[in-house]
Order: sequence, then structure tokens, then C-alpha cells
Amino acid sequence: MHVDLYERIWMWGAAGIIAVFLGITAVATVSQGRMPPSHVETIDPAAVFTDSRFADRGVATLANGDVLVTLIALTYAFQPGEFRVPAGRRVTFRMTSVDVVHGFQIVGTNGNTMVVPGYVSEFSTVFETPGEYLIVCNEYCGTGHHGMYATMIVEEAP
Ligand SMILES: [Cu+2]
Repeated sequence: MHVDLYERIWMWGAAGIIAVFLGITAVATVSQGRMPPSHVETIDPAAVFTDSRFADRGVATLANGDVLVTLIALTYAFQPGEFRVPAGRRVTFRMTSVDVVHGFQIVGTNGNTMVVPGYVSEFSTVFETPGEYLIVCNEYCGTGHHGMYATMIVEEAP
């Protein structure tokens, strides 16, 4: 088959770019342990309610003043469904699902993760503006998906 010179140059150029991209991805994955935040830690989805990591659901204040929020996502709710965190402090969310894939999006903020059964999702953020925030499931999880939400109240720090 005849391929024109310029076409051959573009084909090898594109193949080279793809090879460099795959190489960077492989190096980052192997040497730096890069992965989505929802796939750092595993858990048995059938035993979440008896797992010590999720025994105390809700808000806890750590020794350094940071806040830890532990949640469970299930069809069609978050547990707890309402919680309060202080403004201006680092808040870490840890959550998992007991059934299907859910989403966890704090509307109007950068707080957003998938919640995958079998894995613990974790991210940290700071809320500067006190107020009531809506948390929605943004992964279609079944017929009651549209009613799956929680409320987060960010309080003025004392
Ligand atoms: Cu959903």
C-alpha cells in the first residue's frame, strides 16, 4: 500500500505523541502511585456497617483542629443526612457505598467524588463561607436517585 510521505510523517508523529502520553501515565502510576481518590483503600461492601472505620459516622474534630466527616452512601440516602462543620478549617470527607456506585457533590464547591462499593473515597477541602450547602448524588443509582441528597451546614468558626 502506498502512503504519501507527509501522511507517513503525521502518522508516526501521532503515534509518537500517544507513546509519550502512555509512558508518562505508566511512570506516574508505577513510581508515584497516582490513582483516583476513590481507589486508595478497599473495604468489603457487605460488611461496612460492622467495619470499625465506619462505626462512628458523622463529624469528629481531630487533635490538630481539622475535621473528619465519615459517611455512608446507600440507595437513596447519605448517612448522616445532615451535619455541621466549621468554616475556615480543613475538612476531610471519608465515605463508602454499601450497594451501587453513588456520587457525592457539594453543590457550589470543589467537593466532588464518586463513591464506589468496595472502596473508600477521601478528599479534603476548606469551606470559607458559612451557610447551608446541598449535597447531591450525581451518579444515577436507581429509581430514587433524584431524591438522594444531604445537607451540610457550615458554621462560623468560634
Ligand atoms: Cu444517585
